[in-house]
Amino acid sequence: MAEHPRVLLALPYYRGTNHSLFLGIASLAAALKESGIEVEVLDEDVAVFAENHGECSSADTVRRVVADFVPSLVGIHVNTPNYLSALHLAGMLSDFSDAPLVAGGPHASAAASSILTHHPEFDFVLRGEADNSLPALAWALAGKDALEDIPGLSFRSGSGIIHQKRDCLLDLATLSIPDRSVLLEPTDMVLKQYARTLYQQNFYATIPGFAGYEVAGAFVSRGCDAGCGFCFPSSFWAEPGTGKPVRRLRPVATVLSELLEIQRLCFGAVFFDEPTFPIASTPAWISSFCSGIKELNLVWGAPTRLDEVHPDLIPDLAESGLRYLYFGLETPHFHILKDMGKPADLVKVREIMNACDANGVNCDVSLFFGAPFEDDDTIDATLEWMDHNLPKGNAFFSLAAYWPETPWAKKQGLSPDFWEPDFNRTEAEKKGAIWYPENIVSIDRFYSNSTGTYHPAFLTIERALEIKERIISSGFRARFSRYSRTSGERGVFPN
Ligand code: B12
Ligand code: SF4
Repeated sequence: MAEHPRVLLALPYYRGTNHSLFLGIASLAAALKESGIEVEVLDEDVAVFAENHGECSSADTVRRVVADFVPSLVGIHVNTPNYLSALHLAGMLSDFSDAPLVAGGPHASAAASSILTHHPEFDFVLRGEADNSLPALAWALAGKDALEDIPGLSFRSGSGIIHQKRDCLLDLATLSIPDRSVLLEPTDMVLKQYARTLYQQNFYATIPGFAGYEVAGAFVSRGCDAGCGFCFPSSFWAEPGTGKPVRRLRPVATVLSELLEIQRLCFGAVFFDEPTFPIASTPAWISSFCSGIKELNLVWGAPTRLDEVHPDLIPDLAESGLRYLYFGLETPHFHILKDMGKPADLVKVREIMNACDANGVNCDVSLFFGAPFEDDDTIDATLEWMDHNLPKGNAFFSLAAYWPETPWAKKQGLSPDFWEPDFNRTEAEKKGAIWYPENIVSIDRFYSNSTGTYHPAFLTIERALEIKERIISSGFRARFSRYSRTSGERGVFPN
């Protein structure tokens, strides 16, 4: 009989900033446990946070957790900005343990070939959602199932790299509730002491309308059916066979049971951090959700899409506890929006803002600078548009970036190999993209998703800093400002 597998799920260091409970990891933990597998989570950010508070070095914590748990399989979450740290952590983990190493998550799914070609410490990559495939891999390695039966598995073989076909997308009604306890209460006493404090040092805590609450992240859907050219989530969660962008919803009853669990964990606010929170397109779903969450007395917020909001819907949403909403406008220029495949009605933007204002809901638009077809004139015009249309500073910013395997990156000819640490960056420059190194703190602190990846060549670092100065002097706030904004005031910026 196969021995029960033991899976260690590891999260790489991300400079200790912008951290919260990784619900992908919590979802995997729930699925693994249901399949009879023991699970431990090692969050390197928490280990570094503990080190900064006088505990042993984070490397010692990694060594101790591995030695205490003795995993039969180690999994690492790899996203594009944390790729370098993920490689570093993979090196440490393979020094401390003989267990096979599997990479998963957004970057691993987009760049499986690059990872297996260039990084021998990884044995496998599991592409896409891994709620079923990770337990299957753990059991296969314990001798119960065959590797060939595992959908989405990539591995080396004599003849090169094999990429097994991904499964259809999961029916979200079958998903178990993410197991937050593996993150909030890890077995390791040092990690346990610091985890919850670090998880609250996140932009969720700065969300207008959430002051005074401990905020939990959650999600009610996976994917988005809009398919904007720059968007990673829409391609990541697309249908594996056809590449068609889709959004799947969780049943309201399951979401509400999870919210009860969140309440039991003493959180008073919930931010549904997902691509597009469903509202106007799913009237029955949203009405049942609003009645349910109102009973629970939780305040909540979410990102959504302009076409999902309608001013008439705001009063009911506010009554159910909605305190914060944002949607991606990206830019007020129609020719740039057209190229992104993202239409927008600017009159509706104002109407939504007014309806939110009247109902005590804080509403922001998310904008970014530097998209193809952007130039000095469009940037000036955007700042002017903001001054006229967002007088209370209801906006935050990022810089346009290329993510691997998105329509933008493919159009530009940036294959996943371009994100390898020793890749010759001048090749990217020839293709009209430039690389912002990991450590450009002055930019990273003001914009989301900006460092450790490629940007359109128009956005030199100097140019990005110049745009930042103009935004700051106009009084707008950064995406992940460490300071919250009180209603009606423009942002306060860290130095
Ligand atoms: C919530 C969220 C956050 C939260 C929580 C982090 C998290 N990843 O959970 C916070 C606010 C902290 C955050 C921060 C950041 N985020 Co974020 N975030 C999201 C968001 C909106 C939802 C993530 C989520 O919960 N999805 C639902 C769960 C179920 O999916 P999942 O995490 O992908 O996990 C599934 C699979 O990926 C896979 N899987 C995941 N991990 C592993 C590990 C193994 C071993 C295996 C086998 C499989 C596997 O199985 C899971 C279950 O099916 C996504 C967009 C999206 N919708 O995916 C962006 C997203 C993941 N974030 C992104 C980025 C860039 C960031 C930041 C760098 C932003 C910044 N500049 O600070 C930081 C990085 C933080 C860090 N420490 O690494 C990008 C990543 C793009 C890329 N190509 O890698 C995304 C895709 C959004 C985007 N802009 O495109 N984020
Ligand atoms: S609407 Fe938002 S989540 Fe959906 S594809 Fe566009 S950018 Fe991505």
